[in-house]
Amino acid sequence: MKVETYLRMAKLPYKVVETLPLKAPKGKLPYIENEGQIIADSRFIIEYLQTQYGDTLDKHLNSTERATMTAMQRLLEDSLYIGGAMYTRWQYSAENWQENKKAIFGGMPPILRDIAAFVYRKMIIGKQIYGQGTGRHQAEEIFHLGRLDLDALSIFLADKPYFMGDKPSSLDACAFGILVNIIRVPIESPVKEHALSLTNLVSYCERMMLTYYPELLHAE
Ligand SMILES: N[C@@H](CCC(=O)N[C@@H](CS)C(=O)NCC(=O)O)C(=O)O
Repeated sequence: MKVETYLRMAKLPYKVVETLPLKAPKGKLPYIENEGQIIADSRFIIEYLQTQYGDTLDKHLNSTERATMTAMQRLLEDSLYIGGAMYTRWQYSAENWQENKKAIFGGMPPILRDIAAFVYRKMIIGKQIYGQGTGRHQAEEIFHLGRLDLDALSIFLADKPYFMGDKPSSLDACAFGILVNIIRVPIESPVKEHALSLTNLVSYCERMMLTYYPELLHAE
């Protein structure tokens, strides 16, 4: 969602191709293919697109603003994404896991789907969530950290239209990509409840949807 949002914001044409992380060069999605080149990881993809097609979104930002963007991006991707999205989808509750399983493995034939989902879930919970460290905390501790991340984002956004001010920047692709995946998905948790109570984050997601994904709003 982050890369797709960036592409829409920068008005670069693209085609989404469904694939599996197993086939990705670094074992994770997203990756892109462009003019015979393959680039993996959203951060490298955006850097590549900025170099290749010009940096239309961030060029007005000074070095202090860029430093803030880097820190915010790490908060979103290395902290909130793990506790607020991955943990709640893969580990926290049976209901959330069923939703996640349907969304990710729903297209596979029944028996294969159950085996793939079981194996994959074990790997994500053990190797990634536990391995990264988040999985060693109690649920309430994980949610406490998630709420602190959300509070920081809400206070930083304040009443600005975009995270870096009046104009959209690449940080918005990242922030929207993760926030909308907490706020507007059928995955229930205290992190989502807290996010829904931060009205500037909720209306930010509405505005971003309206501007960059109007077709999804109409489909709802
Ligand atoms: N740092 C990477 C993270 C990407 C990531 O976490 N991808 C997840 C899906 S959203 C994935 O492919 N997971 C599969 C796996 O770890 O096996 C990026 O920003 O592109």
